[in-house]
Amino acid sequence: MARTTLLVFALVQLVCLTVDINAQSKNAFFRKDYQFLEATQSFYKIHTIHRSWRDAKKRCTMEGGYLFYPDDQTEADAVIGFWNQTQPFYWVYIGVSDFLAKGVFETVDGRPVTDVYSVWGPGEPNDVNGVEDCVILRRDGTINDDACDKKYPFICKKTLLSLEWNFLCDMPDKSYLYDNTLGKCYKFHLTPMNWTDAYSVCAAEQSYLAVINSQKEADHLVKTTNEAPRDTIKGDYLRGAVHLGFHNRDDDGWKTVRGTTLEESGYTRWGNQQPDGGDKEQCGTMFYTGTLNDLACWQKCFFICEHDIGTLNSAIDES
Ligand SMILES: [Ca+2]
Ligand SMILES: [Ca+2]
Ligand SMILES: [Ca+2]
Repeated sequence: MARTTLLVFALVQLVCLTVDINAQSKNAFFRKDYQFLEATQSFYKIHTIHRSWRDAKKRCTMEGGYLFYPDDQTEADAVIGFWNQTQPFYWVYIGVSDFLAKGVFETVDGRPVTDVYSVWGPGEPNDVNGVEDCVILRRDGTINDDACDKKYPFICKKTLLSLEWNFLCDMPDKSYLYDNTLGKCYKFHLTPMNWTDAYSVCAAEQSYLAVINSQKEADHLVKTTNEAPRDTIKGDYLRGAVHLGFHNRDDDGWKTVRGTTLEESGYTRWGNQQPDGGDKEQCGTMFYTGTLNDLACWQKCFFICEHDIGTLNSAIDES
């Protein structure tokens, strides 16, 4: 009897999974802030906040894509069309530069620019003042080398072909791990960052700096921390605590990044003598042992992002 039940359960799971896969590819969904273009079978997001070329490149990677450059004329036409319909900019950064070696223009994935779309404007590239190492695409379809530190809008891209799906977490990022007792997904980040950058990374991953809502969740985060290969990470950062989603940055008492007070969150076990930093320690962390600690926001630590399942307005909801 029990075996039959199990079999039926497994079958139902299999059917659900198959349906999910079909829905995913049929609806071509990556993230709700990315637009799918049929002509190129890829997703794009036009970033309106201007950034330096390196920050733009980093931002696209954080979102699971890469800094867009046109593969060919078809893609240049399709993307410029989308951009003209939606945004007023005259140019955007693209994923082409020669900052490794002057005059060797390559894409962010190491292809010579001559192998992709490379319609230079008249007289370009001209390396004005010897600092023009990053490439912009103008609205008229021509490209130009420009200074990498200038801040411009940019476009991130993800191809449908490269899209993977984390079905348990219902999100594209496969490095998030599902916990079935909590019904949540978490990612332990092994690149130490300050609290603000960590906050930003979690947000770019459609998640948030983890908030502990129960002893069970605290135990899980301790386990996650202990299982992460953190001792292999060299460099200058603070060991012993991980950034979490609570703070006192507006001097208004400890609050979670979900808008509740720490008391309302359901977990307030501070470490011994903590919080002890006053206005010098206004960001929230968890000691590796599971108790809470206030820390200076500029301190670099590991951090954990938490993802709520079913919040992405994904293709599965729309179908
Ligand atoms: Ca130039
Ligand atoms: Ca939580
Ligand atoms: Ca402290």
